[in-house]
Amino acid sequence: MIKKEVAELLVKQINLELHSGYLYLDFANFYEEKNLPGFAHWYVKQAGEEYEHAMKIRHFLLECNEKVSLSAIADPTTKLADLKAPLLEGLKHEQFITASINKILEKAIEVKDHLTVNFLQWFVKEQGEEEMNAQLNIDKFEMVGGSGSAIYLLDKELGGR
Ligand code: OFO
Repeated sequence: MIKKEVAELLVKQINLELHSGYLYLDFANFYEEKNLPGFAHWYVKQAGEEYEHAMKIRHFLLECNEKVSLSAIADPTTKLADLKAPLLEGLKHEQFITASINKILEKAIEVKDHLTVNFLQWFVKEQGEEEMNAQLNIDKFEMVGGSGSAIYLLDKELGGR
């Protein structure tokens, strides 16, 4: 059995994961409009991963006999000023999600919910990777600068994800 207060936080985390996917789909739509299908593809893939994260938590809660109730997903639309904006927003968002996972982990440790502590290890590692990937996208974008032909090549690379 897991602790009630931890289960409540995990239910909220399902919503945040689905919102992450929604946000990344919005980024993908933005890049589609800019005729950058590779950038768009990268974020569609990321949106799919976020859905998987939500399902992973849902499955864990159900296995633990906890009720999973879904709530409205927040509007993902943000003002994206230029081609770099989604990359920066993406990193900021992953840092926010990492903080949220850490908060649940800290609560689980505090109430001695070892099952959840163990379950969350996968998410701790995953968040580390996602922050690293988000930063890598920013670094690559900065490396190519505003050059059209380099952005075209970067788009090809991201499309291979
Ligand atoms: Fe679910 O890892 Fe990104 O947000």
